[in-house]
Amino acid sequence: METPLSGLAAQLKQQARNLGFGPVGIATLPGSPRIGLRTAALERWLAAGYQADMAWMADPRRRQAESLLPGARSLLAVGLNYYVAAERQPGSLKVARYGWGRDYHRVIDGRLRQLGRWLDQEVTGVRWRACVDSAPLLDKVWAEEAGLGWIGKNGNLIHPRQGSWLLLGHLLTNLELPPDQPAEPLCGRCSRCIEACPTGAITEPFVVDARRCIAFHTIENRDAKLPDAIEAGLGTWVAGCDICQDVCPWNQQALESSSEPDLQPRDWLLNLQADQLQTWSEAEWDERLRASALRRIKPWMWRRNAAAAAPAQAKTTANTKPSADSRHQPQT
Ligand code: B12
Ligand code: SF4
Ligand code: SF4
Repeated sequence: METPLSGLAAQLKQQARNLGFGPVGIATLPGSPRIGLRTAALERWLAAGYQADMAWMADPRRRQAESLLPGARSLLAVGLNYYVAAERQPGSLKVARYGWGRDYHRVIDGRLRQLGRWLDQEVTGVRWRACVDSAPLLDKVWAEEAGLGWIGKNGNLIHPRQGSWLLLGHLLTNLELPPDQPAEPLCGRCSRCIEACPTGAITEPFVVDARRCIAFHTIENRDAKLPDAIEAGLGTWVAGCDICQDVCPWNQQALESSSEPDLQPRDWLLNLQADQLQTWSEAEWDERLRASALRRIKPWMWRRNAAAAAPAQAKTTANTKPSADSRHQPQT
């Protein structure tokens, strides 16, 4: 027999899809034994120092989702497809896809609040809280629990048809909504991401050491100089890194390209030169990165990252230019 809240859960998920989310799913709190296992993995990660200087990762509330909303009984997990079938110009410095469009924190948070207000109209006295990234919640773990996808060996949540280009958000509520089934893990024997990571940051399947991760260093590291080992593996990445996702077979199937205006790349991001970034003024940075998640990377960090990536860019540019011989080949 249907529980009284199953109708509401179905409507809530439909409302979420209408707002552009998908996949969507529900998990009950405090969650299955899987949540306990993943929380223990967080403890091991912290004990190993893999959080680098992100001290906020140790916030005890991250171990207990109920602490984020008194009386929380379930959550709606949502994915936002941020895959856009656009190409970077040959020789461009690389900005990771999550930063191409409008700041996803704002986009997802705004839509989750709309969902919360919809719940307010449906159920008297309901309580809810929207969480996106910066809230101390294990986003991927709860999305996995709610059936959105599995956590891959590259540490990203993967959906069997949408790949891993999904940004995640959650709406916690005091309603006891009926849960969905967790997704099946489908990495199998593959280990492409581990082999492809140029800095060896995936120390073992599912475990990313931020101290060795290009994404951490280009976005979060506030030191004047990047570590030598990171500079050596950086290639042309200046904001985040997508290598362990680019190589994933689940991202190499025909993926749906998002047509949402909020997610479309700003043109200049796809054609970015090191010398351009070196001369960026504060005003230009402010203007170009209005409402962008990339504002976390301050102007001096862009300069630092660009200087470190310049040698690799010079090599790519040399390789993409026609060679002296081919330039003089007669046209056939
Ligand atoms: C800290 C953080 C980072 C750090 C550390 C990365 C990391 N893997 O932890 C840095 C700055 C490096 C980073 C980079 C990126 N991030 Co980030 N990040 C976060 C944040 C804030 C916390 C993640 C976390 O809890 N880490 C702690 C460690 C312990 O967790 P973990 O590595 O995820 O490990 C878990 C699993 O591996 C699992 N696990 C452990 N053992 C085992 C064993 C088995 C068998 C299984 C199945 C699972 C499993 O349990 C662990 C504990 O939960 C989340 C937002 C959030 N609130 O959750 C976003 C988040 C994970 N990041 C996100 C993104 C997009 C990225 C980048 C792709 C951005 C980029 N292109 O540069 C990269 C990807 C790097 C990578 N390969 O992981 C998205 C991921 C979306 C998705 N589809 O998965 C999130 C969820 C933000 C969001 N709300 O959308 N990130
Ligand atoms: S984001 Fe880049 S550096 Fe970090 S684990 Fe993935 S491939 Fe390695
Ligand atoms: S590259 Fe292979 S091992 Fe890594 S996440 Fe994708 S399927 Fe899993």
